[in-house]
Amino acid sequence: MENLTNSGSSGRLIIVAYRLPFKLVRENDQVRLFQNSGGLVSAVLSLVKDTRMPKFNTSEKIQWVGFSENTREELEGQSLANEEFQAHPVFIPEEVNENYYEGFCNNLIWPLCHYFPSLARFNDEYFEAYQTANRLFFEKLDEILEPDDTIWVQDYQLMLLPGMIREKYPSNKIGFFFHIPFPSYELFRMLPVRWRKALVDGILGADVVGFHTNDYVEYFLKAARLVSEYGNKLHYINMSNRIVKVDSFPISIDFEKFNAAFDEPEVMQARNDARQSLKEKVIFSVDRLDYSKGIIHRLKGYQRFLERYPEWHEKVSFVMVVVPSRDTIEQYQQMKSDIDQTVGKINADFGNIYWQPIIYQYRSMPYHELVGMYTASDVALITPVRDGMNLVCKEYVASRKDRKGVLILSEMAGAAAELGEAIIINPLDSQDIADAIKQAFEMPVEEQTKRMDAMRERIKDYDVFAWTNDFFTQMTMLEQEHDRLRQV
Ligand code: GDG
Repeated sequence: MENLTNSGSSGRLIIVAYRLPFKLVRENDQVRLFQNSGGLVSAVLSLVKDTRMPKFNTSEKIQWVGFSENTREELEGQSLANEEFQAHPVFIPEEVNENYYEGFCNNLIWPLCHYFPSLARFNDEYFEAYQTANRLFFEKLDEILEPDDTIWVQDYQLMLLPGMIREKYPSNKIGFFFHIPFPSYELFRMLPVRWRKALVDGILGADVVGFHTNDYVEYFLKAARLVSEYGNKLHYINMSNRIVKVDSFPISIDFEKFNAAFDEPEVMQARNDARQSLKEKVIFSVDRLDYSKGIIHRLKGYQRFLERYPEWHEKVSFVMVVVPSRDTIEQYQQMKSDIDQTVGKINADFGNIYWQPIIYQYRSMPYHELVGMYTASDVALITPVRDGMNLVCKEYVASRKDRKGVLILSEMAGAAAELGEAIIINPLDSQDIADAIKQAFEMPVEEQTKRMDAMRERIKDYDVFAWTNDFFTQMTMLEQEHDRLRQV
């Protein structure tokens, strides 16, 4: 890795996210670190590896503040760093974390932002715990922050944090990125007035606030106008003594990694194995267990396809992978059992001893198997009823080095704004899904390639490295914008 240590004028990069960049596992009095391979971790790494980027002080590791699942005692005296990251664990008492993470974050903000207001639970203890937990993140940050450091706060678990930092550190650069949909005002206004205002003001402690799509940006600007009466000029909010830039930065993936994976021996093996054991047409889907992902609607769409187009019976395998998530929550357990039943019914009604219409796994899969399935599939069926972005569809497209395959994508995914060459469907409309599957199966290879090429080009141009680059370029440019706007 090129050593980008510069003159020392720039400070360190500090990421604050609910999750740390690695899992800490205790083994015989030692704590071992297993780095996550998630999108955010590689995106952040690109910031120091990419020579086009604004330079941080890379003589120091990237500092990462995040919640620790281990207790303070368990981590006492342990080194919490690997080659790239220095972790700063935040300890949150269990009862606070329950009301904060399970409560405010996942029982209120998540359903509200994904347009499930009926699942939202409004509870004063939740908000108190949210404030307490954000304060604990701030206190940890406060222990390590230096004047030139740039802080990048991630997601809906930490909306109050930018405001807390700004209050004590008026001069540090702060970025904030929201990974889920920001809802329309009619949803947002369901929050009690004091909560709404605290959240908007908290977010606006940042210099640059990022969302995946222009719609989310518009909704947030409207919330800022109506909740806190902040006026905006296009994407700039004037906060009397400073300006906040609110813009869209559609998160992306490491295109080259997925593209190159096509030729990796393990992936090729997985692809061949899948092809051999499955029918002539293969549909694939993978997502975390969540009501926002539209899994039941997807199954209903596939059921309709089998009812209406019997000529495809015995010729199609739908491989559906659901990754366990939040399954200690009753609602998620109920959803899991609905999925199990629906899969069972479809297989029983349509299948026979030679053919199983759905091959279903409730378990995550290793990376090479995932890409093996992406590249073995004729169709990726991605039908969230709401999704901030959705990275699975981008990974599917990037891994299709053979330029074949058809993406069926919900119009409710943020990614639909960028991937117009997919077959775009309404996930609530079973007939729409059924017809899209038929259309995909009948699509000539030349057309598949034409659509794939256009989507691949776009993701290649705006990969995850471009995403981080874009965000931090905006952070750097904001100083100049400050000067310019003051003169307007
Ligand atoms: C949130 C927002 C937004 C999944 N199963 C396996 C596996 N995965 C990987 C995929 C992909 C990631 O997990 C899922 O990302 P998504 O973006 O689709 O969904 P969320 O987890 O809901 O993420 C979302 C995202 O944040 C980023 O801002 O796009 O809208 O909800 O990378 O590949 N990976 C492996 N095995 C699996 O079984 N190896």
